[in-house]
Amino acid sequence: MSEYTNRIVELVKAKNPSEPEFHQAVQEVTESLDLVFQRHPEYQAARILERMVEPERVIIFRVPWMDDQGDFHINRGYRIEMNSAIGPYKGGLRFHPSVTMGILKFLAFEQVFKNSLTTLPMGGGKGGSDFNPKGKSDNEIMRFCQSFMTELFRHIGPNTDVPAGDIGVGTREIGYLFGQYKRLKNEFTGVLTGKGLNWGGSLIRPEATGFGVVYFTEEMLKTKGMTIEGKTVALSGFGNVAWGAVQKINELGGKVVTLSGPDGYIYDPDGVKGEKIEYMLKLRASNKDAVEDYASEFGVQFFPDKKPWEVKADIAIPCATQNEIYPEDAKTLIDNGCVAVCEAANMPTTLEAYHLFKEAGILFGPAKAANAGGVATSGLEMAQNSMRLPWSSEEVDKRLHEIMVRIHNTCLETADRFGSQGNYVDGANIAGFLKVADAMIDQGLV
Ligand code: NDP
Ligand code: 2IT
Repeated sequence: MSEYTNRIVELVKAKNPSEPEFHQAVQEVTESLDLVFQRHPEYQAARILERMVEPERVIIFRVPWMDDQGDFHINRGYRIEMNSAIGPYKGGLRFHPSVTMGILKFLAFEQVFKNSLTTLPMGGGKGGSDFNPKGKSDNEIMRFCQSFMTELFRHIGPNTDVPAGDIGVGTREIGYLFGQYKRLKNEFTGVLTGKGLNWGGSLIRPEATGFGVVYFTEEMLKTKGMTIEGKTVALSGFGNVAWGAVQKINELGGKVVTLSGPDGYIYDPDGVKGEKIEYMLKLRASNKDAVEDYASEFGVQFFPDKKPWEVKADIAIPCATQNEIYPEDAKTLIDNGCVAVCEAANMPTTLEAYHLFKEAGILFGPAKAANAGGVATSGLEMAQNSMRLPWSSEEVDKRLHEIMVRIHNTCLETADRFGSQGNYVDGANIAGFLKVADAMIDQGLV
C-alpha cells in the first residue's frame, strides 16, 4: 500500500476503534485504489476516499418490545446512511445477535461500491439490530419489527433511503416493517424492497442474489473455457441466498454437496436437489439456526462444528456470513483442486485467505460484484413500483442476467485498464469507486 492509502487505513482505525470488520473492508478496497491514485491525483486532492470512509449519517435508536410472556426487552437499532452520490441510500437490514456498528459500517461501505457496479441509481446504506430471531414466535417478530419501524420511518423514504432484507430479515419481516411504515406515513410507496408479490414485490427478488452469484460464476468459468455443468460445489449457509444459488446450480447441471449452519455442515454426495431444495425453506423458517435436521431427514452425514471447505469440490460458494474462509481453509481448497471461489455472502473471505487465492491463480469473485444481483433486483423492484407496473419473471431474470454479465465484464475490463489483469477484486473496487467519486466531484463539497 502507498503511504497515502496506508494513512487512510490508520485514520479509519483511530477514528473507529473496535470496528475490525470495517477496518478490513476499507483495507481491502484501498489496496486496489492505489492503482487509481497513481494515475489520477485529482481524487486524492479532492480527498474523495477520506469522505467515503465517513458515513453521511448514522442513526442509532432504542427498540423496546414485549415478548409473549409480557416481559420487556430492549434492543439497539441502526441505520448507516453511507453515501448518496448516485442515488437514495439503499441496502439491507440485518437482525442477528452479532450485529454491531462495525459490522454495519463494513456492510454499508461495501454496499456503496456494489450498488455503483449494478449501473442502477442507488447510493449505499445498511441497518439492522442485535435482535436474535432464533426461537422467537411470529407475534414476537411482528412486535419487534413494528417497534423498529416506529423510529426508523422518519429517516427513510422512497427517494431518501430504501431498506431491504439481509440475514434474519426476509419477506415476513419486510411485511411487518412495511405495514407499520404505511400506518405511520399514510402512504403506499416503494419504501422497502423484498416485498410480497401481491403488495408491490418483484418476481425473482427472493432468488436474485443466489441466481446472480451463479451467473457471475458461470462468466468467470467461461474465461477459462469451463462451465458449471458437471462441477461439484461446496456451499456454506442454508438461508435465502444459499437457496437461490442451489436452484440455479442444479438448473445449470452442477451438484451442491454441502450446506452449513452455525452447528456444522452436512455432506450430501448425491447433491442437494429436488425436494431437498424445498426442505431448505423449512429449515430457514424453523428459526432453529441449525442444519443437522437435514442429515436425519435425508440420511446423510453431519459434521458438527466443522466447515464445508474440507470437502473436495471444484467450486466454493460461501453463502452464510463474513469471515468464514480463513487461510487454513483457503489452503485446503487450493490443495483439493478448487478452480473458483465466488462470494455470495458479504466479505466471507479474510484478507489473508484472499491473498492465498490470488497467489494460486484461482478464479475469485468478490462479493461486491458477485452478489450484486440481489440489490440490482431490488433496483428493478423500485423501477416497477415507480411505474406501478409489474414485470414477468422472465423479464426480471433476463435483466438480472444482463446486469451480472455486464458487472463481470466491467470488472475484467477495469482490472485490465489499471494493469491488474484477471483480478476481479481490483476491477470491482476500482469500477465501483470511479462512478461514485466522479459523482461526488460533480456535486461539489459533499
Ligand atoms: P439468511 O438469514 O436467509 O441466511 C443467513 C445464513 O447465514 C444462515 O444459514 C445463517 O445461519 C448463517 N449465519 C448468519 N450469521 C451467522 C454466524 N454468525 N455464524 C454462522 N452462520 C451464520 O440471510 P441471507 O441468505 O439473506 O444472507 C446470507 C449472506 O448473503 C449474508 O452475508 C448477506 O449479507 C449476504 N447477502 C444477502 C443478500 C440478500 O438479498 N438477502 C444480498 C447480498 C448478500 P443461522 O440462521 O443459523 O444464523
Ligand atoms: O447485501 C446486500 O446487497 C443485500 N442484503 C441486499 C440489499 C438490497 O437493498 O436489496
